Amino acid sequence: MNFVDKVAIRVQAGKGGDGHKSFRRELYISKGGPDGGDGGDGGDIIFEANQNQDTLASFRFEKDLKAQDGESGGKSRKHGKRGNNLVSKVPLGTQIFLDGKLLFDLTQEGQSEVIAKGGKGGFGNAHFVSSVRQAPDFAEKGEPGQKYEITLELKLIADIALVGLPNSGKSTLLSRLSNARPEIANYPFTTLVPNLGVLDLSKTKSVLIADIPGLIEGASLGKGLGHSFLRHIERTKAIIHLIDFYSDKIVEDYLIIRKELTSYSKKLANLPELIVINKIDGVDQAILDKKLEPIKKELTKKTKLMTISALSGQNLNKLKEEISLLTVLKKKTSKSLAPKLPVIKIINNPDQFKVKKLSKGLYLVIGESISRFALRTDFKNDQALLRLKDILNKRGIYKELRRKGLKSGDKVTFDPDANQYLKY
Ligand SMILES: Nc1nc2c(ncn2[C@@H]2O[C@H](COP(=O)(O)OP(=O)(O)OP(=O)(O)O)[C@@H](O)[C@H]2O)c(=O)[nH]1
Ligand SMILES: [Mg+2]
Repeated sequence: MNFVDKVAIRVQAGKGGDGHKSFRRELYISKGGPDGGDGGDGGDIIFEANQNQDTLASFRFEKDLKAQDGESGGKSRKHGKRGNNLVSKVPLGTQIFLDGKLLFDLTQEGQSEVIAKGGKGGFGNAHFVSSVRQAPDFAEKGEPGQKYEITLELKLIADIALVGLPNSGKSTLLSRLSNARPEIANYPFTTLVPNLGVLDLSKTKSVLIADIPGLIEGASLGKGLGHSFLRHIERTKAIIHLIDFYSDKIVEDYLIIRKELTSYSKKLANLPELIVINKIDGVDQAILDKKLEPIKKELTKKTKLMTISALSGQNLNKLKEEISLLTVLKKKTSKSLAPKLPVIKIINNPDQFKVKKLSKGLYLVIGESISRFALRTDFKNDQALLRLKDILNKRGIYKELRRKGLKSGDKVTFDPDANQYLKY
């Protein structure tokens, strides 16, 4: 099956290049001025919504996305090259989740979002020259790129969804209304994944129609193909509910599908709905009227009923008019029905920090900004360590550490696994 609408993948942005440590060579001077260049930033992982893509299938074989690392800085203040971004095209309607929380919702064509940011390149030693530090003998290391395990979930953004029992003629109708050529056959569950097609209503208006695989009683309990495809109806403007005229229990057929929609979500149940009785080709009008009597009693004020033949094309122009009305209608109701999904940002103050005593004489400092400084620090270089100590002082972190009991000779770490310590 080529249609995939949910995948878990790992993304890793590029590491920042290390800053370079070097000194200008000058005639008669053993050590000239510092001239080590900065490292380049690592590349980002970017997702871009593209409407020509309609499945997440490519991610089944590509579960690890990695952007390029930045290059290290060089002598003579040479900047390292920035790592290339990795831009990955995803279908319109792709949602990106981290730990179950929605991070991004790609609902606009061409919308692109940075999913993982590349690490900043480290400063070379030329950067650290100051009035008090004439010959800095250290450079920063590049920061690691952001790394996440995310889940991608596709929720198609179609205007109209065709729903109904298997074999009711949904795919036939889609093939008549749009450019799509889905498989059609006289047995249930011909359609195994949603099909999409574009219906041109006028020069300026077109409508995206999704043919949803057939539903049966108990779909919400996993019967048949189950109800997982219903997620693709959530964002449609309206439902066309197709019913086979030749069924001898039209009302029951109708109620079965209504029940499945309702048990999936209230939102689906409340979408504008058009009931369409299909396969009326060659049927006598009197017979037709008689057969439709019972279902007319089921109609609420909101639902409309019409009859068509997807095969012969009968009443399809009328159906197109109804579709036009349904999709305009949505413009007014869409705001209340489908509020723009909020994009959750991980909010925190980067300068915040926490201090913890891990064991006797060992303390842990965590905080976005300070951890980043620590990551860029070359712990084997005394001058680099001095700079880190300076930052701890200026930010009041030493003060907090002392409050927690830090004494001379104790060790401070920024990552218990890194095996790198700052001695107080
Ligand atoms: N006579 C007649 N037959 C039709 C009409 N529409 C569809 N059919 C036939 O009904 C059968 C099922 O059509 P499909 O379009 O595959 O039905 P479906 O609803 O997509 O079925 P699933 O994909 O299995 O859910 C096919 O044999 C079609 O030729 C119609 O208007 N009149
Ligand atoms: Mg079908």
